[in-house]
Amino acid sequence: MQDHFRDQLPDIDPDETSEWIESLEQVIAHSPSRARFLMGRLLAHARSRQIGLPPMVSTNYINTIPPEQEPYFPGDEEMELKIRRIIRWNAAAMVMRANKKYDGIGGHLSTYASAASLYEVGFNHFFQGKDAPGGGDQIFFQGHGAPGVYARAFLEGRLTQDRLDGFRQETSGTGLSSYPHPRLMPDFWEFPTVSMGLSPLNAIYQARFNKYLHQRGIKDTSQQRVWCFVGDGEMDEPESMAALSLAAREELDNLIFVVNCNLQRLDGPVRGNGKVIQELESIYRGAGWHVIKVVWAREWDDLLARDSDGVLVNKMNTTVDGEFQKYVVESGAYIREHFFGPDPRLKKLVEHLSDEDLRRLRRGGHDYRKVHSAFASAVELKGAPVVVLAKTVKGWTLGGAVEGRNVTHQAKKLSEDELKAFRDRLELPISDKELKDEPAYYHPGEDSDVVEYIRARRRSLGGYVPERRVHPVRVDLPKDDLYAEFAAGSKKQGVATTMGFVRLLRKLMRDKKFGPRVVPIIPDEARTFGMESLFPEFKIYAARGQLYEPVDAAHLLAYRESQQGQILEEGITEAGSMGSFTAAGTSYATHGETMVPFFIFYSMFGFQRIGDLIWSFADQRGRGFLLGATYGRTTLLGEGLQHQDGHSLLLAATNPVCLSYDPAWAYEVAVIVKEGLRRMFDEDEDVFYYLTLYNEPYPQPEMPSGIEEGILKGLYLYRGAPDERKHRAQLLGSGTILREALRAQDLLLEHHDVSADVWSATSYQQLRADGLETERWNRLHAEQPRRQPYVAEQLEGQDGPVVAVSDSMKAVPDQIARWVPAPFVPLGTDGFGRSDHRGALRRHFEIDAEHIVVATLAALAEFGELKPEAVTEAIERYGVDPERASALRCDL
Ligand SMILES: Cc1ncc(C[n+]2csc(CCOP(=O)(O)OP(=O)(O)O)c2C)c(N)n1
Ligand SMILES: [Mg+2]
Repeated sequence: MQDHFRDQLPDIDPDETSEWIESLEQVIAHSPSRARFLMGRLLAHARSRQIGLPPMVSTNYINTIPPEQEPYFPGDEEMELKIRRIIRWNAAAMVMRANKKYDGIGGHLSTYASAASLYEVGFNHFFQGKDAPGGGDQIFFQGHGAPGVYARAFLEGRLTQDRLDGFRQETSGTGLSSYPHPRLMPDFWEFPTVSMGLSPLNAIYQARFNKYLHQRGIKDTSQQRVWCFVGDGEMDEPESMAALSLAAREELDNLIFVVNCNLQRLDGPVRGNGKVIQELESIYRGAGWHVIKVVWAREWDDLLARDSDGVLVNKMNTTVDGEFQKYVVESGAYIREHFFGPDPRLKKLVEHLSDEDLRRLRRGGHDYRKVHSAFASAVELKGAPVVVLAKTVKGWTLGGAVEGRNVTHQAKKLSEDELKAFRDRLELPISDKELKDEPAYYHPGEDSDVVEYIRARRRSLGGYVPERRVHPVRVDLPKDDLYAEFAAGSKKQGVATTMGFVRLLRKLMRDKKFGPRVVPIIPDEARTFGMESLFPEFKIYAARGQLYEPVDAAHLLAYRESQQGQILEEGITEAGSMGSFTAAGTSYATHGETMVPFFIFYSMFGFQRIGDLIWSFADQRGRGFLLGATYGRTTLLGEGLQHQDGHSLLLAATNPVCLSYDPAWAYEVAVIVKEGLRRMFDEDEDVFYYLTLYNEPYPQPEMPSGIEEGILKGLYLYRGAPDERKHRAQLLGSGTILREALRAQDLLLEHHDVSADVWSATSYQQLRADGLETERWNRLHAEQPRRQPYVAEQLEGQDGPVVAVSDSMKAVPDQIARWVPAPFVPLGTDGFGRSDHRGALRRHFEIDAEHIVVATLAALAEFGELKPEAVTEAIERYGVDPERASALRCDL
């Protein structure tokens, strides 16, 4: 950097420059740490004088807040220590008791043990409950810390001992879930967090969405904060870092991250050869966050105050995390020799301390007051999000076999002796007998001062947390006539289902009452989907409005940003878009404000790229619509292997609360969206929808009457055979490929003496779900009359083989195979996509009308209805090469 400056800028006074450099050289020669100190002071001073230097991203390895700036501590420290100890005990007891009952059931002792003070400061002084003015805070708890949160709820009287004993035993219906799962404990957990990396991302978008709600005048969220507790190991997940700069750019001063830096992850140190806190400091500060480091407990204050020549700070700066970990498990004598020993000045600094005193020099995250002052400052800071980097020991207080050891993450048990030592350290009145087989819980009594104290604290902070509360404000769903135009069809005009959907979306957004509740979310793909017309009408949300005149200002479709904008144009981040989708789709619970998100994306970059975020959305009971646009291995022409999606429907089918559909016609899209709105926002079902959308334009037909139920159940007869012929067949088509089935219907009739019925298969997943349920009912009600799955009922009595064709892998229609009461032939797009035009691709994947004809004839021949020669004749007629490698094999 220096060299760069020297090259670029003329030095107008070289003598003065040399003097400065010489002075610095002298200081370095005398004391490098003093030189570092002076440079730090100079840079800080220069910045305060606004001379345009970039911020320094890293500071000394000491607390950001000096002791003299720590605020007054308003609590009863003794009482809060007592509370913390009881919670520590019960958290560990709960995990151990569960493992005693069912060996290997799991649970974690060490994560909460390291984070107890971080949480307790929050619970006693900062976390706002739902009854607080403004609606309270939103808190993302570290998944593996769940035992501590249950143990606190026990002390608060929210969970009974029986419930604690149900830890990780959920099938009975009253157990406690291993981690924060709103799906499983819908009154308790608000945010699912245990898939590492997702909560940091989701928390940022939650905070951003809170600002969006505020700006749009939907809810005053100005008093609400988002807290996100993260592990230092978890920060290695790419998603953890993914949105840090967005948080700063959007000035999310309603957001506080607390990174529990116990320097360990599951296998060992997070950065044995480096310093994770320093690394994170640079990253966060570089991204524009306020950073508060809590490295050392109060015992160090005196040593640092006497460190006049900076040797202690220097030692702190240069000691790697792996070494710090060693000091956790070693004796005071070892610490004296290895940390303080090498430098006589350091040794002298601690000569008044005993070995035991040295062992008791704690890390900052275990000093309740230091943590308190960090949080107190975090809630005051403005203009940017805040991260608190708190240094702790993993397994703190659990004893020498666990504390700071590499195996600590996996520890689930303590021996009887270890339990006794743990009890003694926590000074709890539990007898040896009560530890014998398994540790008893400790409760000081309903009337105890402890219980009274924590209840009073929570009362003054607006009630217990976490709590998930659902009192949504009802939305008025649009009237039926909004959908009428889609039932009318497009006459001769070519309209792709994507265009049909965008028309529908615009109509929904224009609906007076319902419109403002719609949250369209797009990751930089609006033009691809023909959505740019929404920009000027509904505007793109921008925290600072539009500070420039857009290049296309004169155009009708100008790129318009506004602080009240409704559209979330996320830029190229499907993961971030899922963050917004999650915040919006759960707003009915987290804010009591129903919002209806439509997240429209390049289908290929949906389920397979951000499937875990979608899974988490389901856990959080999110509601909304995922629109996989440009779906289809052959319909998205030209793009190739990495774009052409023929399998998201299969992936979507794995999610128990995702209803997935593959509509062929715009009216099907409209019927599905209408029903989705009804089920999610009228019936309050915690489900969500995935719809494929295609970009192939074709005339949209009028909606036949009486087929809504079929569309929603997944199958309906679209066009029966126009004429009676010798042979019969059933063709099932989905999405754009339904039109190939219709073409095959004509060819079969014209050339092959086959009358085929054509069905629109809108959802194999829904058909399968119904099939599985029916099958199960029959199994469990053996003496009752058999029930028929819907798909069997529909196809029963229809003659001929059933050929199912779509722009997806064959496994998608295969989902219904065993309930089809006739020979079943799935055709589909197994294999990598490739670039070509649609006709060539459909031929390649053998899903064009000609291949459907061949498949139908082959199935008829198989069952003796036709001679095999009829198949050969069709193969020749349509120029099919029977010896060509299949699309799947030719990828090998
Ligand atoms: C995406 C993901 N990968 C892996 C895991 C398994 N896992 C659970 S905890 C853990 C280590 C956590 O370390 P850290 O984030 O430092 O938390 P700590 O327990 O130390 O506070 C791992 C790897 C997970 N839960 N999620
Ligand atoms: Mg850790």
